[in-house]
Amino acid sequence: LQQKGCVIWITGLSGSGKSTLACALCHALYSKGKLTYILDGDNVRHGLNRDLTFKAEDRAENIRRIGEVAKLFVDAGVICIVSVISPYRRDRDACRALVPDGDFIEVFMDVPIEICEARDPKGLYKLARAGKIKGFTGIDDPYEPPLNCELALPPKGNSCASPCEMAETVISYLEEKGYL
Ligand code: GGZ
Repeated sequence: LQQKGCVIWITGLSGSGKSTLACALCHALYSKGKLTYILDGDNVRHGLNRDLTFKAEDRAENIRRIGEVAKLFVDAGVICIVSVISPYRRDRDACRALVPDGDFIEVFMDVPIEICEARDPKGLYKLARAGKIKGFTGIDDPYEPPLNCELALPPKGNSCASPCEMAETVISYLEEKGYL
């Protein structure tokens, strides 16, 4: 197997484009013949993590389990793309510590909440503003942006980069670091 595994950990607010980037990246890597797997918060919460809520300790457990699963993929030589809000820096750093140095690539979807809220693809911000969802990230629950992420997207100076362009930025990073 000519492939080295790694974790591409995409963090950011709801509506910031994490799942869309994960999908674009998966397609781009597939066309290069690379084996990938996407762990998406919203999906994993329907199965493996269906016992967990959105209170802080459950979010921490959600992230811990996803980090452990991502580590298994790295062991198997798979490029594991994780798209979860993962609002707490401590929880993300704990996942980083699970894999060998360099194998955890943290990608911050640096999109202002005003834009995420204007997109509101599932109407969740509206519900949160109306008080119908309590503890919604960015509204009445915290989001701690990364201090030392490997990549922040969209790139500075190109705030309207498309998902494909952003996927290419990640691909370039992977090439530079010898993962592709
Ligand atoms: C944040 C919530 C909440 C609350 C439901 N806070 O954008 P989405 O809808 O499709 O994805 C979000 C998903 C977040 O799950 P994660 O596992 O990524 O979160 S965390 O990393 O914080 O554990 C959102 C939806 O679930 N959602 N309630 N209160 N997002």
